[in-house]
Amino acid sequence: MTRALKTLRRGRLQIWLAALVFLAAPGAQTAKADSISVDQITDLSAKGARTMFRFAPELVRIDAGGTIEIRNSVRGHTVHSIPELWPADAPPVAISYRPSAVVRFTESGLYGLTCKRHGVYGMVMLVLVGDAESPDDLNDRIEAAKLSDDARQKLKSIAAGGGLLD
Ligand SMILES: [Cu+2]
Repeated sequence: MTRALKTLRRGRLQIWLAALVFLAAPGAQTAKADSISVDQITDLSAKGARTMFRFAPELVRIDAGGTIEIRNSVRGHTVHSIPELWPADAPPVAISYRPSAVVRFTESGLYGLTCKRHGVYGMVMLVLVGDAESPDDLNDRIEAAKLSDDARQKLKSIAAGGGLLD
């Protein structure tokens, strides 16, 4: 291999690494946008079910009227609204067996989503839409949600991580 080719390859690798670091930066996961993609992950290298099944990212901020494309609602994953963490007037979400589904959030507020199958292991996520503040009674609402202890703990940790819960 010529030196020029080696240099070129090394340059490409560095660009790749820079891109990976950018994607992994915590700030990038909660950046506000008018459309964002969320993956449903089955991580077979995880040490237990609590980390094997998850949404990525688990906290999303979007503008009112913005959309989320949820990918990989297949192989047992679903996307369902959590009634206790859902604005009263907003239509509920129920997605199954779809490689890709786009959900539009028109009303400002805090939304909770779970996977029907893996929610029990803590596969949950939050969406903060528009200029909504975190509800004052968020902790009570999470406590009232008909979810497993793991799921409630996960919601609290996601909310706390995003500055939505003290
Ligand atoms: Cu799932």
